[in-house]
Amino acid sequence: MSVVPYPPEFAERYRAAGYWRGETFGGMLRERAAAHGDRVALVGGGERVTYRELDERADGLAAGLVGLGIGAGDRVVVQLPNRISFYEVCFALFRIGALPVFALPAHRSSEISYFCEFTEAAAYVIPDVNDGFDHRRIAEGLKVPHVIVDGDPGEHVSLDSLRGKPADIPGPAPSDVAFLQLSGGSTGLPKLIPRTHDDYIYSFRASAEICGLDETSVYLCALPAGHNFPMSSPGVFGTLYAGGRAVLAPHPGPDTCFPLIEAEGVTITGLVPPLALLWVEAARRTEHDLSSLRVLQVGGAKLSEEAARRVSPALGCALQQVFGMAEGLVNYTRFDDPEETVVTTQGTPISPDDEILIVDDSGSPVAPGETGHLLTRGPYTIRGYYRAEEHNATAFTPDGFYRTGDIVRRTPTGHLVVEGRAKDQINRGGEKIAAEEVENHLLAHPAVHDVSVVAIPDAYLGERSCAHVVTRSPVRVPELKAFLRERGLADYKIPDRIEFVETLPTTAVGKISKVRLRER
Ligand code: OOB
Repeated sequence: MSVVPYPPEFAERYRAAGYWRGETFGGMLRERAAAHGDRVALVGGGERVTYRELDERADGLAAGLVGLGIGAGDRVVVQLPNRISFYEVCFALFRIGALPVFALPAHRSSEISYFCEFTEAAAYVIPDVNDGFDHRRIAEGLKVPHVIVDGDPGEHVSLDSLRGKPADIPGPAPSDVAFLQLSGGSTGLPKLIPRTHDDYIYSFRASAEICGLDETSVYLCALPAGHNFPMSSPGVFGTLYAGGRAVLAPHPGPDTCFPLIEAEGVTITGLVPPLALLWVEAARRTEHDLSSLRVLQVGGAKLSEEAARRVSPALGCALQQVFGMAEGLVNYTRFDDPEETVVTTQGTPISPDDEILIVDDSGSPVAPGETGHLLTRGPYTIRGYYRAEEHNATAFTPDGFYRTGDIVRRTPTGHLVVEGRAKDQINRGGEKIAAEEVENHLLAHPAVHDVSVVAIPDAYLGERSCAHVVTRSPVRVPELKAFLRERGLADYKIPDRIEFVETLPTTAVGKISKVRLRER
């Protein structure tokens, strides 16, 4: 089975409770276009697109993609930066019932070829050149029927050539999978997360409500558009649901974003902690008027209490902590939470039906207030990864709870506090690195005998990665880094530090002890 469905009794419950309302992405855009067609939906690259235009472009592109042979259920790897075309392509695929697979702009041939092969993708959609990198280079030697380029296509298909006349396309059902998101990952190969129209639309509709979005809201998409946070918490989709306007920033730094905030009257945006700190510093000296900004959301990695306290005074807006995961569960501090709660916790879940379990190593619930493993189940949390039967057996409990790999505790008010992580992952300022994935790449080098990759604390990013390498023949650090780059690994996964060691510490049963390595 490639997708684990919600058990029928749960699906019924979620519908009865009004969470799943039978909406689809395609239908949602159509409704918004009918309700306020002339309002601006998206702003990016100097262009403004109304709801009606977005709706029409999605239809035209859907027809063109169908003409290319892309049909319902087909997977399409989408690696576009924060541009209007990202959403045109998304909605076109949603209309067809084809599934975008959201790659990040930083991914390179190692990740992309895996996504294409694993999902048996029908197409790969890219910009020509972005941030100085020519994405058509990844397309060379890629086993995928169609490469679609937004820009100069070279030998490939130009996105613009697919903009046709709208055709009658049946479209997906609300319970169908809408797209595949990437997991942060803790295993050798990234896992893919199937999200349905029903469950995902609920998550961003409810998020938009929690964040008070309406037609006057202006959301700035500063983080990569394909990531769950700027996509749906409440992100661009939540903003479109509310009839607001989304502004797409090509870069998340203050130099790019502050002028956009001023020019567009941005009211809300979301950042990872290191960027939030950069903004806090830059706000002291900026000449830009940031007074329209009402909320700065921070999530993706732990925001320290000290950092949290600096946000509101520096930016003159409310702080909202967001603790979420592409697998589902998202927590927010609320605007009526006391200031102490906002700076010391990661919030409470979106839904009254988000079930939270905090358990010890043997799986028994811990006493209230104690720290333990976070397990969760609910109306927008997946029941299994895509095509991953074996991994699902351990990543989920037999009764369908997702093991998040996060170590948390719950305060008496029900707020969650993230205290650590049990999964073998490095959270590099919000960018997730599966240690095993990097270890496997290093092990492929002939000079490497054994390796272990762990997180090391970092004042700016929270964590950086460090590889401890046992060699069988002499090799130098730059050589190993170049080797990883040649293998097409995304840059953020290249270890920040590589240490050569004689042996790796082991546990009592002879496994490599990452705890002891981290202590080193
Ligand atoms: C978000 O999603 P992912 O899938 O990239 O990463 C999820 C993991 C969580 O399991 C947790 O380990 C960490 O990222 N995390 C946080 C956090 N927010 C995420 N750890 C501590 N404090 C936080 N506030 O990162 C994501 C998805 C939707 C909304 C926001 C973030």
